[in-house]
Amino acid sequence: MPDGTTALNVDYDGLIPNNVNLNADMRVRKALETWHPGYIDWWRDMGPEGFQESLVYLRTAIGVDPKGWAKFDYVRMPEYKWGVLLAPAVEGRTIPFGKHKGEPVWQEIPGEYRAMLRRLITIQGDTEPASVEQQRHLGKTAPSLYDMRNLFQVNVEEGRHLWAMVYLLQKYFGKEGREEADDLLRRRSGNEDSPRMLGAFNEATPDWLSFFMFTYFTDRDGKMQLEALAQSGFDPLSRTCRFMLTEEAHHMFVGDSGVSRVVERTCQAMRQAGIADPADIAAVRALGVIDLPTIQKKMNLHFSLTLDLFGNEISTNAANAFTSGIKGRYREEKLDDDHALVDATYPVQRLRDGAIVAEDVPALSALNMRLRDDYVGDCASGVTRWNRVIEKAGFGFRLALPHIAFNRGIGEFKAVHAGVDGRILGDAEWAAAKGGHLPDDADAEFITSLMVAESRPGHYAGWIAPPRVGIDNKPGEFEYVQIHE
Ligand code: BYC
Repeated sequence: MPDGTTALNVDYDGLIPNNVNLNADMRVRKALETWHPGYIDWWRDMGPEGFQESLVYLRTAIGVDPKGWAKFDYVRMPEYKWGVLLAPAVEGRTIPFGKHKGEPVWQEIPGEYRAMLRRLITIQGDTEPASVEQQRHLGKTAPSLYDMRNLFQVNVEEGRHLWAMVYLLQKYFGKEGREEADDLLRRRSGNEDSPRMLGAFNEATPDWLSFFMFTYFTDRDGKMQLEALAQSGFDPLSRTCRFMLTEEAHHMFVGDSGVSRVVERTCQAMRQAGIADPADIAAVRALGVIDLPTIQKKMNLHFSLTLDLFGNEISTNAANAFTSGIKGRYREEKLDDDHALVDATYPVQRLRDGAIVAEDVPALSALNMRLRDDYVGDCASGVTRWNRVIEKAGFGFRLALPHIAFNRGIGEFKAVHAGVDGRILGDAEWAAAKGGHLPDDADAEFITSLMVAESRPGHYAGWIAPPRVGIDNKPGEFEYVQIHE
């Protein structure tokens, strides 16, 4: 092929669609087939509640060619073809960073990096089923069949991403990998005894605004982490992540357009009712739409929870993963430096004598923060788009990302209370400010009161605007989910 890649055919006939030639690898095929029933049981127990028999208009990956990798059709979710798909190998690919830079990529795992890789792949794998568990109740309150279908699309693809990580664990990590794969089905989001590994994946996703915020902010962490792992010198991981990123784009679209539609509907309702002040929360809520200050609070919550997923300010784990050639930086190939960073420094926001200051630290130990900075930049674009909707409607209100020190549970800022502007607050000040910046019980109750299912084709709940275009160019009245229950 002209871009130097080799396309691989997808075997779509067996139990597990794949382009990794499972038929020639009986050991891994057997391991995956043994794992499969447990996965289906998990899906039935922990997947979308109440819609397992519904016919959902879903896209299924049937290839890895960027121009035509998916087909759309009605599917019952438990019958979705969860496959193992890797992006095409890039011929002659070399390790792009770290101390092995320039060496040919690994097709097998070097013994000394086994534990590190297993940990990263397991953490990545753990987030995928966790998000399905977090979202399992949402189908019942979907604001439209279009949104319901998007939720289920995201869910089945997170399921496929779990398969992607389980394949790597079972193929490359033997018995330990099989045990990790089983544990991925054993842990449960929010469970006290057996929680998911990372904090944000044990939080509830109680309503659709949370879902949109989650897919905008937390799936975007997924994008950043997958981009960093796609740089890996361990080529099967790189290829796996590259294909996952193709699917991930839709998840963030769901979040971006979802929040935008909520903002649009709120502005429209305010205008129609002649409300000039977006902060007149009672008046706005009386219209059955979500007021902009509450949207801001939800944003503050999901952004801050997601920042925790980048780990600590100073991380030897991150330094080791980079130096070993296991986990790179966002868009490593576009960065103009030595890709080894041995003598480089990077400015990191730190807590020093009760104040937040930028401090130059060794770039290797700051890699989590560098990825987080790239993430914050990436988040900002959606906020600009949402603000354009508000501006166009003629309101002075603007949404804004809170300061990185706000509401943190991991890293240095965990030790302090900071306002959305980054000012360090005393306990009493924080207690007074908190309710203005994070959703409280009354906000939750109000939003929950709006979460009433709308399941007539082409109809939308009153708190959200319809999308501009349908999925797969379908018309407005299209029945994206045939519920049958
Ligand atoms: N919660 O050295 P540090 C996605 C632990 S989302 C709990 O800074 P490191 C998706 C850390 O494990 C992307 N513990 O950590 C989105 C370490 O513990 P040990 C998921 C935490 O390793 C939506 C210790 O603190 N993928 O795909 O440099 C829907 C020291 O910390 C947390 C990945 O994350 C936390 N938040 O960085 C569906 C990629 N943060 O080992 C899917 C793989 C830190 O000392 N993971 N700790 O006991 C990684 O690259 C890294 O593990 C992390 C942490 C970036 C998460």
